[in-house]
Amino acid sequence: MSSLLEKIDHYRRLFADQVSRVKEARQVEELRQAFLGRKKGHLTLLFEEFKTLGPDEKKSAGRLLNELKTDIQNLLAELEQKLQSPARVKQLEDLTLPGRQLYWGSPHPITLFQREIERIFISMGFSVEEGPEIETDYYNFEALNFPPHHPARDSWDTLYINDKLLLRTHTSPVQIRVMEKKKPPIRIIIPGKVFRRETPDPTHLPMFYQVEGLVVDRGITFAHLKGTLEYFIKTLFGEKIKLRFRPSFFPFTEPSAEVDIECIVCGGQDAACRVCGGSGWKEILGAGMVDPQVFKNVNIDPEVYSGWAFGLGIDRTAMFAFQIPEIRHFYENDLRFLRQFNRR
Ligand code: FA5
Repeated sequence: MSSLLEKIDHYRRLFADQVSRVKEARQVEELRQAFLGRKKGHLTLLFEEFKTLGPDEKKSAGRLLNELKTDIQNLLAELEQKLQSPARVKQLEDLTLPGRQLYWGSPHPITLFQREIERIFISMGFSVEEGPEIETDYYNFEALNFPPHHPARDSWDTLYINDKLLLRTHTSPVQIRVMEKKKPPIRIIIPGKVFRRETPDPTHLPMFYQVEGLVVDRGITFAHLKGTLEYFIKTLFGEKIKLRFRPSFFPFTEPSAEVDIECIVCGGQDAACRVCGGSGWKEILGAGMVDPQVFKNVNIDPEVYSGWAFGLGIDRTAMFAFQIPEIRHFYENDLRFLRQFNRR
């Protein structure tokens, strides 16, 4: 008998404790089931036990048990009402209120721009390849004709993982990986992330995207390189875009060039322009004819085959295509900026 009284007392305290934690209507129902549920509710089981008692014992325990049941029922009903807040009830009633706006996610602007680039090259018969972001020194430098300690390595401020592994500084190592496996004719582009120890500014990032292009076949000339890149840039920016080829140096191409497009931020009118420095031009890619030594490194005969390659900064070019004067906006995750590219 004393054990049933103890149990009543225990469940009264348990209920008081649990009811104090309730925050939403769903929990009221859970509590009702736990205490008053038809088969396994705590109180239902106490009433079962109550039936086994003698008449005298039933008198005192019955009153306490019924009181507990009524208290629980009243408290739960009260709580249920309170949780239906006036604001919520009003909102349910007022059908003229505007609905809540839902935002759909969409691909990042750089992804959209990369797809656009891929679409143009695929339409010219190129296929898309990929390569690892963690590279060996051999693929990132040596096979591309940068001997160890060569000063040309200084232009790529490299993040090393250990003596042999590094974060690739450009997409050019994938040229080597592809040429080791496939023999000419080759006509590919290679988009992907690259990493450099750079201080961010309006046109530089320490992690950015490049797309590499590589064509290898018999009789390929610089004229093919020039024609393809001009067609590509005009398809992206429109016929009127001004571009120029400038002589340059890369250890893995000879001759080499860089391509600049007119600064669409200041058009060359602002001597203090933070994008072009007042020159009116901004570099978007490096390119050139594949160096014969690179062909030898992958067992392609440079007497038979020739080829060209380029490496374009996707983020840098996207800045110009979307007319954004600041490359860092792409990675600040400001939804007001990103939603402008939402195409749904
Ligand atoms: C290269 O990376 C060479 N691999 C390109 C190449 C490929 C030359 C094939 C010849 C043949 P460069 O370091 O100049 O070159 O980078 C190429 C492009 O990447 C630049 O024109 C620019 O558009 C972009 N870029 C370079 N550094 C950054 C940076 N820190 N942030 C954003 N974009 C960058």
